[in-house]
Amino acid sequence: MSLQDFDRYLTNAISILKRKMPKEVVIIHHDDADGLCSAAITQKALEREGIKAKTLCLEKVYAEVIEDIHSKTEQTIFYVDIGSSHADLISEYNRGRNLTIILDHHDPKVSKDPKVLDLNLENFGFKGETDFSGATCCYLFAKALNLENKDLGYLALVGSCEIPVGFKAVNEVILEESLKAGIVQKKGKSFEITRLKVNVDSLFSKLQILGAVGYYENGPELGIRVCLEGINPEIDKKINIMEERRKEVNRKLLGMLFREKLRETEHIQWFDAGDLYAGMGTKVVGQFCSFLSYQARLVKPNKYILGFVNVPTDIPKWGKLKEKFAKASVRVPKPMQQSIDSGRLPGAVNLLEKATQGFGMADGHQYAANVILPADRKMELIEKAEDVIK
Ligand SMILES: [Mn+2]
Repeated sequence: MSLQDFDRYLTNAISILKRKMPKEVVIIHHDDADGLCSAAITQKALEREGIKAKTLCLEKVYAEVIEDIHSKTEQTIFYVDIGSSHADLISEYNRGRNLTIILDHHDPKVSKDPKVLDLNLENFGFKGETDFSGATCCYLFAKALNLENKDLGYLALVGSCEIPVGFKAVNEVILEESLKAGIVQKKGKSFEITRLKVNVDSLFSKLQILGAVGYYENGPELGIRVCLEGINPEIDKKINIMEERRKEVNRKLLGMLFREKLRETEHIQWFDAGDLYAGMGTKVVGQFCSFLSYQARLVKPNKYILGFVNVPTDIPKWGKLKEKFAKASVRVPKPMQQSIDSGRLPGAVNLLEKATQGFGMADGHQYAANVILPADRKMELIEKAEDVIK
């Protein structure tokens, strides 16, 4: 499995798309900076082919939403920076109805529907944790669709800022070709996007806020526009207000935890933020848990940190979920990470997967993970997680 195999698979997917030549497609994308960059690249590239692309931003692959979208026929659906981890579910709901193209870097499941094509580079020997992002995958698709799309290379780099090891493997090649073409230029320790006059990492941080904090106030759509047109003072002000609001709730929650302490079981320390973050995307609770993991005065170094938050039932641009959900985010304090590496303790994502088997949808990695579960089963999660650890 190599880049050549990927290219062949990609060329095949594009010829299927071109044979179909839809007038309109749907792009389902993730809510973080990588997800917004992925949507922007894909939308622009399709637009250049005369294909209109509507976007739908999802924080999670909700079965109810996927079932609804795939129940219709004759559509073309893209999943970008989301979808691979649920390719099995997507193909089950699709039942051969719609051409579905997944451009993602999360751990892939196998699609059983030949109409659901997963172009995740993990299927071709690369690692989604280090070598490429969702936006990288979208950029390779865009470039194969039309070489003109090389000017979007900067967005692959912006999206890839979520990868902590820097621009490696596929990303290193994209950086080099974008530098050579003058799409980006070296500026201090960072790279400036020549056309938009903004640094790659600075655009990344702003998009993270727009997508996550601004999820319920059109942040994702605004973010896609920012990807293609850059920042202006008005949007910048909006972003600052969003960030201030989030920090304010963080301070409030932190104060509460200092007064009331986290609840504890043998291996878990946890809290419930309830509706404190109402109006913001649920990603913010994960960011808060990360921050918490460094607060030595507040958290124990030898217990998983778990934070609950209620999930609003609204999915912007789709409708209302029937069921009430909560989200749980887990972070592993640094001193515990070695025990996970050595296999003495389960990794965060394994823990959540096992503890919510049959009722939760878990995603993530060894030290950071989250799960969506029915709101009335929070305690069951804690109890079952303890069983799993024991
Ligand atoms: Mn991503």
